[in-house]
Amino acid sequence: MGIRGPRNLDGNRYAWGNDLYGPEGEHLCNIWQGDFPRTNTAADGHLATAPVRSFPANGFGLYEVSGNVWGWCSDWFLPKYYRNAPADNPQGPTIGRGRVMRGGSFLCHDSYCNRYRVAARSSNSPEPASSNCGFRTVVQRARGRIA
Ligand SMILES: [Ca+2]
Repeated sequence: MGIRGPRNLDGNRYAWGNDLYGPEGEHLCNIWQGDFPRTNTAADGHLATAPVRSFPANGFGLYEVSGNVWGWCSDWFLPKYYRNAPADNPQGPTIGRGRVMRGGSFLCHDSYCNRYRVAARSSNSPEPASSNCGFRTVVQRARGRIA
């Protein structure tokens, strides 16, 4: 899978640009196709979760940023926080009722939640487990040499 999309996503609807589908009509993320919630045609090839790297990476080299499973974040969810937050690198609220979830999942459909958009977010408490919610891990390369 190649890398798709710009590295500057300001104002873009999705994590790879503004079009939900690629130039040949190809699917770029794992969401619901069909008549929600009755019939999922799995036109993108996946009825439930898809393996990592099933779709192209975005311009930052990130896979499955949208759709597949909600990305559970460490930020607390406080809906009004971003109205007055710093525009540059907001650190998130220090309190909240749940943790932020971003990116939507394989259960998202344009007619229902459309939360696979970059700007969308939701929340969930830390306790529940469901097949459409996950999280990312980050590995940071060490700088310098180990003595
Ligand atoms: Ca799907």
